[in-house]
Amino acid sequence: MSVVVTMYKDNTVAVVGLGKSGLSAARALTQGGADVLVWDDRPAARDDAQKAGYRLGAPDAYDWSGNAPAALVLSPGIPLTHPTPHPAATAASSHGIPILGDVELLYRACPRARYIGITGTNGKSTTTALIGHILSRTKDHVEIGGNLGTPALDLAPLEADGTYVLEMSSYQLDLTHSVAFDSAILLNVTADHLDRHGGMAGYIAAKKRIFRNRPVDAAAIVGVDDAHCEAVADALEADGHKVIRLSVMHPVDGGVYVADGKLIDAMSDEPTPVLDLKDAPSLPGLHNAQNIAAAYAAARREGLTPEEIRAGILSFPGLAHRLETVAVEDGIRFVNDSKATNAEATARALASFERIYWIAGGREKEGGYDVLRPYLPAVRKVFLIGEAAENMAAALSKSLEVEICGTLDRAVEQATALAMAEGVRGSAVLLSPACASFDQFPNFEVRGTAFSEAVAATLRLRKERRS
Ligand code: UMA
Repeated sequence: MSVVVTMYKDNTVAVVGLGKSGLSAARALTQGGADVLVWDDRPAARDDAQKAGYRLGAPDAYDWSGNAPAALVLSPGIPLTHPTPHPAATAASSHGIPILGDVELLYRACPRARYIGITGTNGKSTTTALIGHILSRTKDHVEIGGNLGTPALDLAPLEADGTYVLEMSSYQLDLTHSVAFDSAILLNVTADHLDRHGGMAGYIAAKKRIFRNRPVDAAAIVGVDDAHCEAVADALEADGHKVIRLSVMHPVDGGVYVADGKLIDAMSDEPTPVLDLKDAPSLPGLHNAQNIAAAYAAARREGLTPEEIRAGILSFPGLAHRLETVAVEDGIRFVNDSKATNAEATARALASFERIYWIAGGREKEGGYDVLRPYLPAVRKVFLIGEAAENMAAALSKSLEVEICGTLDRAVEQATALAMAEGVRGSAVLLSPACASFDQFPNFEVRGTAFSEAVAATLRLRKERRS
């Protein structure tokens, strides 16, 4: 059962944007008795909506000053203020009509549930999934969604005994006004989506919205390993908020941190080691240590014991296509990081392993590969595929042994053969393309699945040959 929004019963509501979240909002509002007018700037999306029984209404044809819609529900991908506001947003705000997103509607429909919100430039999907996984092991009513993929209003309706764990993008936070997150997490901030927020100050302001409206006993959980977030933590504390700091670089009083490869809980008593990070191979790398620290702090705030949280972290399978271990054979790990469609994401993957047989390439992105340079010493050899292969070879061959393989299947065969022949336990055969998938695959998910299948086939063939 999904959420039904009754607050606009018998009122007209405009829903602009008919992707996942817009269609979900249109459904929830219609079932709640609202008169829903839908619009999308893409004609095909309008046709589909009309076929599904929705009434089309172009925002420039609404009577914004007279018989105006009671609210405008905007999809997160539609510009609210920058680079240029969508005409529907301009019209609604100039006539004082509220502009909302789907998470706001969820909160208004299910105000008694607990809400955990997770934002940050990197790691928010993994942290959201990890918190959801840990809580689901001990609690009955836990729903996980938001930017992660399942639109907020497609989740099950929850009462006071339920918890929503929501990944919140900066776009969604801009459309969320009254949600009071019982635990709000800001992991990190680096420059991203700046065009949509008019610069870094606007981006940080959107992220900070996650801390609005919270009850006095709510926790602000903030990663303080970058200067932007440290300033946010200081400002919250100066305003009297309880802040739980996270760091993978240094001890933090009253927070959760990493020292000597161990997660340390200093939230209440003496700093206590609670987990050896080596024991959590599905969450490799320092960036995942920050995600683990955030999930630990949030789960402690939900009343779980360190032992329950530890068991949850250790049983977390990882997110599909994000440093996902798909096989381990003779101590060699096969890792699908197909989601890494740019060099920054691949840099994080290369930092996570000590000896890497690296498969990369696809459709090239702007920006080059310089950011990878510090991590190349861990790479034993790179196996290149797709359109970018020649350019990547030119950029990397001074520092690395390079082989152009063309297809993913061939790259998996070659990388596996070399990794197995060298036989160093703890090595990784890693797909982390640093490129888009569109030259050879419909999307990164299909590319990741093709990698897993190629690994399974290659390992099967090797076993057959051996026997
Ligand atoms: N559209 C217009 N006019 C415009 C722009 C878009 O009509 O000016 C229409 C498009 O034609 C399309 C629809 O709006 O039909 C798309 O809406 P959307 O971009 O908001 O996408 P949804 O399918 O609703 O997905 C959204 C999130 N997308 C974005 O924020 C861009 C999804 O996050 C999220 O999973 C989903 O809601 C469910 O909550 C994706 C994302 O890329 C993963 N997020 C960004 C990120 O993680 O960096 C923020």
